[in-house]
Amino acid sequence: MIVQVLERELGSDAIVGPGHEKLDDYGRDESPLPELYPPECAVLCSSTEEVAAVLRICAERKVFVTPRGAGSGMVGGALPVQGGIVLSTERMQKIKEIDADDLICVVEPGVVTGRLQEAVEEQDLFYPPDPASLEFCSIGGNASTNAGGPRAFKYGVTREYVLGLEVGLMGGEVLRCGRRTSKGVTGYDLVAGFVGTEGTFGVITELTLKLLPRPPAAATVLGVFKDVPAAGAAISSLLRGGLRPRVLELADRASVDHVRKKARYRFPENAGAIVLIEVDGQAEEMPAMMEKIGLACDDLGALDVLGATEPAERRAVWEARRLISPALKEAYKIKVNEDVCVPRGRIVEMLARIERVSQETGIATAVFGHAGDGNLHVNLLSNEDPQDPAVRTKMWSAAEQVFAHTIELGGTLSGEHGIGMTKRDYVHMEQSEQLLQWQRKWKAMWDPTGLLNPGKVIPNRKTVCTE
Ligand code: 2HG
Ligand code: ZN
Repeated sequence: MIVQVLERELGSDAIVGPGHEKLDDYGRDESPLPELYPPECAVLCSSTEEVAAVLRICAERKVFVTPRGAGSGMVGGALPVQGGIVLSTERMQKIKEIDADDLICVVEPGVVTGRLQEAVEEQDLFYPPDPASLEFCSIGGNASTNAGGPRAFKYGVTREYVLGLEVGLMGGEVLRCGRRTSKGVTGYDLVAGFVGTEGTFGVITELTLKLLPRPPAAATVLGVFKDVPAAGAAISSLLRGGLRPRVLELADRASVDHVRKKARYRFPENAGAIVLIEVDGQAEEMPAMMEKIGLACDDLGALDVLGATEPAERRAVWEARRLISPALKEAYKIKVNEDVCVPRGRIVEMLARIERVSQETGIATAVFGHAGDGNLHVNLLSNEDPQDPAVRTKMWSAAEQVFAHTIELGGTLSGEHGIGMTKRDYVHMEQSEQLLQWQRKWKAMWDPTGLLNPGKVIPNRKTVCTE
């Protein structure tokens, strides 16, 4: 049995096997799936050599391997949906190097993103990608999903920061690709090819990441508006006025109503949307930038504007935004959280269409997210029984309507969470069969027998939507 073979190779300390109280943890993640997918065992690798050994053994014995970072993914990407083993990189937590002259760091995949940010900031450096889960997600998972976050508006997503990778391939080969210079065009860009493939091409065992000098100061402003169109007008006016915020977030009335009682800030009674704007730069630039944002919000009828420059005050301003997702999770048994992305100019229309889907299906929604990137977290919410197939069909057919509107407006199914298994059956709504076929060929090049993270990202040929 595979469990015993892996135990002999890596030692029993590395195996979470049958009967172990923690095994079920490797069968779930942060996705809205009610089922548990326990693997035959989880292998907690501590080095590249161990990852390679597991990939060799599993290839020889034709065992499915599902790579896993911190399990914070929201689309079931790390779930062993076809059985086999989970290969976890959670023990690979070394920050091997931080080089302030080269502006890079070299890290193992299990390093928690927030910890890396703190470590580089101690040296006045900056690693911008800031997924909401940064306190527990891992950098390897971020690269595998090409994670975004609020600061992506100014600084871009994870892909922009991955310069080099070491990857374990199915069969046990270890490949190093990329570089440690910020520029470099030698050969094909395999690094970009691995980032965002959700562990279906290989298992990342080391990353060389680009860093920036740390911006000396930042300021955060919360603008409260009567509705989404008013908030949308403020966003357009700020951007047309030449401002380049690092964060530009939006939340609708339902999101505000869910955090009203929890946040320290007292929202105006008629608050129907909030915009959170953060700028960074030299300390002396902050007051003028805050004033510019405040005036733009006032001119467009803001009900209230709150600004902060000190870290503790800024955290308080952020609180309302950060509380939305946990508050929704607490209030509803089902929270299908999509992360569609539409062209920026279509955000207000997209929100109106989501409202129509909600009215027609009777499903409550709350929408918030990264307005600067057009990336909206459309949450479909219900307190019905998550196990009831009729309820699931209803929820996912509402999600399908949201996807259809997204595509009609020129958008894409996922802006940052990935496709995993939850959205796989909808990819054909966006991509042609021809495009899918080329992606299947690409996957087959790295993993000809289809053993690595099966059932994810690219639908099988002629898959019909069954959810
Ligand atoms: C965020 O930006 C997360 O807060 C989404 O990416 C969380 O949809 C959610 O609940
Ligand atoms: Zn997000």
